[in-house]
Parts: sequence; C-alpha cells; structure tokens
Amino acid sequence: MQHSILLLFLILAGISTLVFTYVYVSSKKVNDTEQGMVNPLRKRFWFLLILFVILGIFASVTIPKSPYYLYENENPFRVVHVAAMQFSFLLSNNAIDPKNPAGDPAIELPVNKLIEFRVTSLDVNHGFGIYDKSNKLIAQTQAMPGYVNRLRWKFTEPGNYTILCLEFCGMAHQSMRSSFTVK
Ligand SMILES: [Cu+2]
Repeated sequence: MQHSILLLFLILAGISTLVFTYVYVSSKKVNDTEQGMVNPLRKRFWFLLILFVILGIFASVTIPKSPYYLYENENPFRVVHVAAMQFSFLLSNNAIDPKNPAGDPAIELPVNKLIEFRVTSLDVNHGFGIYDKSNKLIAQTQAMPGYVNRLRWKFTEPGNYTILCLEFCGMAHQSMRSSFTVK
C-alpha cells in the first residue's frame, strides 16, 4: 500500500515536471511571425484540458478507495462507544451518557469481525487513533463535540491496541491514551 502511494506520487511528480517543462520551453518559442495571442491561448486550452482529465481520472480512482466507505455494506458484529475528553478516552459496550459519562474498564474485541467505533467528544475536538503493537497507526477518526463519527475496522491480529489522541487539545494532550485487547 505504501509502495503504491509512493509510486503514484512519483508518477504525479514526473507528470507535473513534464508539464511545467513543456510550458516553460514552449513559452520561449513564440516568434514574431505568429499572429497575436491565438497560439498561446490554444496551448493553454489543451494544457488545462489535459490537466483536468488527469485530475478527474485520479479522483475517480482514489476517492472510492477512501476509508470512509470501508465495509459500508456490512453489519458490524460489535459496536464500541467512545467518548473523548480532556484528557482521557472512555470506551464502553453501551451508549455513554454525556451527563454522567462512564466507560467499561476493559474492552475485549474479537479478531476478524467487523467492529464499529462510534466516536464523539464531550468537550473539544480530539483525535481517535488506533495503534497496533508496533506503534503503527492503523485506523483513525476525529472525535468532535456534537457529532458521532463511525469508524469501522476488522482487526486481523490479536493483541493489545493503543488509542492516542491525534489533535492538540490542551496542555495534557500527550497523556491522552487508552487501550483495548483483541482476542
Ligand atoms: Cu489531544
């Protein structure tokens, strides 16, 4: 996945370098015998047309692969309710009452089943980032007051997963962490 993103980036960088080089080189070629602005305007038209076609192709290929559509046609096997606040996360198997917020002390999730995290915040914007045991970020969403963001994920490996805040939310932001187990 990371290699294909790097490859895509290199191809895009190559294409844009070629385009800019072409525009730069051709901008010096207009000689006095050519009439007025017809030639440069036509070049600009083709440049913009090709640019929009390329952008359109990349958008139509990449947008459907956005993580927001992951498992959208499956029913989640388990729902975990998450409330973020300065400076901790509450995780619960049941809906969390904002007036009397409480979480479950230990969350255990099954491996290879669809889990839906319903993430909100009780005060300011926070991030909800799930890290595996090698501290690699594997899924994330924002925790926003007044909204519930649904994050769907299947954990393919058992183990202990760490949750960290991804949004600088105050003086003790770096101490905001929680965890759960996948078995
Ligand atoms: Cu934070």
